[in-house]
Amino acid sequence: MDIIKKTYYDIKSMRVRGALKIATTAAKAMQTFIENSKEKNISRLISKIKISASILKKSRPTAVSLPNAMNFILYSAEEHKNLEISKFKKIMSSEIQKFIQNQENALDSIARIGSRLINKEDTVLTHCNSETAIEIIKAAWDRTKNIDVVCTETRPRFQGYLSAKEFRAHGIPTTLIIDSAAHYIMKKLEVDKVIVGADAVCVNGDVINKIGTSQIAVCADEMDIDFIVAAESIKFSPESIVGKISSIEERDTTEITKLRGIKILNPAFDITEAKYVDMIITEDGIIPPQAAYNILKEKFGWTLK
Ligand code: RUB
Repeated sequence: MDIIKKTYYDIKSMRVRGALKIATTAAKAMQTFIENSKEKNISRLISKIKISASILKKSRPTAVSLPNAMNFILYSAEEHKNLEISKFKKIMSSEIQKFIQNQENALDSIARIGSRLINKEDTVLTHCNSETAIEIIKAAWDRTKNIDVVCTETRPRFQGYLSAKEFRAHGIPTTLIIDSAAHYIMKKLEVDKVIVGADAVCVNGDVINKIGTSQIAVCADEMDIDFIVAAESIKFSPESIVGKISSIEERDTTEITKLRGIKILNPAFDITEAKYVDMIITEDGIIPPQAAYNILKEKFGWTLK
């Protein structure tokens, strides 16, 4: 199977998951595809790049990091289309490498910036399995050696177990709860902060993340607990400027139950309104959700031209 199809299935089947990993894995596949291409004609190669990007974009519908990564590659291909083909391939490969490296650097910066928000003896709740939120919490542990973490199990795919295992491996005291215990446990354990990742940040500051995120945000608001979103700028949605919101993935209902004769809904993500988000940690610093447009203008000016 070629690299594009293989990566498409890896993402679709959730062997590769989480918005950042989806974007960098798809970018890596594009890089390998370009490097290995035997195509001698640049326009034909660019057409194949376009087809590959559109296949990968369809692998999962919600994380905007994926179309953002693919659009960056398409833009770069357009920019260099007048080069001799071997030079084109070399430049494309190095541009994609830089893109992947930038995402890794962004993750490190967010971990560093975000960890400073967590104090000694804080109890932090996280939902699902966000690499970005987890890196913040691990960095806070490395500094304080004295925090507690609560993970929601995150039905129906149970990504919370991945988070709990990762915290356990890092030596962080971790409590696992069922999703519906969030409100009760936030009160009982006196949770200080909620930190979650994002699949998309919209221009108005609304955040799309794993199903269940928005109800935790409402609980946090009621209890005056900081609700913090950790999101690399690649997760900000340029399309939201013109009113397009990425579609909320509806997954196979057999993930929930095989019961028949009733309607079953299995949305994988939800939208947390900006009014419930206290801050968003990006690689460039901490912003209020209302400042999402500034990030979009700075980072995605090229897509809007
Ligand atoms: C994962 C999820 C994560 C975001 C951010 O959902 O909702 O919170 O993707 O993750 P799924 P990261 O398991 O359905 O992909 O910070 O790792 O990019």
